[in-house]
Amino acid sequence: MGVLNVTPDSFSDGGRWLDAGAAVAHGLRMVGEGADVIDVGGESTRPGADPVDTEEELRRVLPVVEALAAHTRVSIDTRKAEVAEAALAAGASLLNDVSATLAPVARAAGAGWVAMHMQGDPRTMQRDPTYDDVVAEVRSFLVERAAAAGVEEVWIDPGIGFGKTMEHNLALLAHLDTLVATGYPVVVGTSRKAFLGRLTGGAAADDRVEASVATAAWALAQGASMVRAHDVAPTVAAARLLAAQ
Ligand code: PMM
Repeated sequence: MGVLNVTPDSFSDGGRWLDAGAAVAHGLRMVGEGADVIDVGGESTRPGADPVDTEEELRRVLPVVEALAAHTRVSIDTRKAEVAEAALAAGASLLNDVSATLAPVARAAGAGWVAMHMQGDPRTMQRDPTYDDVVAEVRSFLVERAAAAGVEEVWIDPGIGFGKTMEHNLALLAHLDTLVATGYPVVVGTSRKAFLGRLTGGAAADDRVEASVATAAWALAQGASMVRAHDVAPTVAAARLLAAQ
């Protein structure tokens, strides 16, 4: 899944693809590099980000979804039912739902649904994330949501970095097999995230490619079915190498 943030403020690619033409070109480039799905988002969910109003989010994503859907599978990354409905009507066929609340929208549209775990909301989620047992809590939350969704194609995602410390992220990655064992296909997004910067001596977002690819390969080797990545070419190379083993 290639990441396409049509936002001014995403932590790693904010502002680069705000122009619809540039966004579509980048989406097509990622398809050429081997992405199976392009994940279009119009609201940054980085820690501390301010919410975006519906009109503005629609204005950012709809032309991009429409143009890319003619060439590839498109997912819409949103927390708003109205944006999800419009994007699914415009050609997206997967709803990437970081709020894990929009199953009825996916169901009504006959689309797939990614349920992601998040503790709190993006504005405050990194202040003091707390769990007794992060792996068990994330697993039971996701299984509950997935089982109640009434959607045929359901994916689950531990939500790396969403209300989680570095230790929580590492525990979830170490125990991905627990999520895989649920039988739901697992999506994992580690790409360029802050904990990788901390683990690699303070590397800036753009300099986290190796760590992103390494963690994506780890996730795939543990049985994840899809990884969400900014750097599609090296991630696909790693995925193909693993598939050949
Ligand atoms: N991470 C981000 C945004 N959307 N969706 C899913 N399913 N999983 C993720 O881990 C995820 C996501 C934040 O990263 P970005 O700002 O680079 O898009």
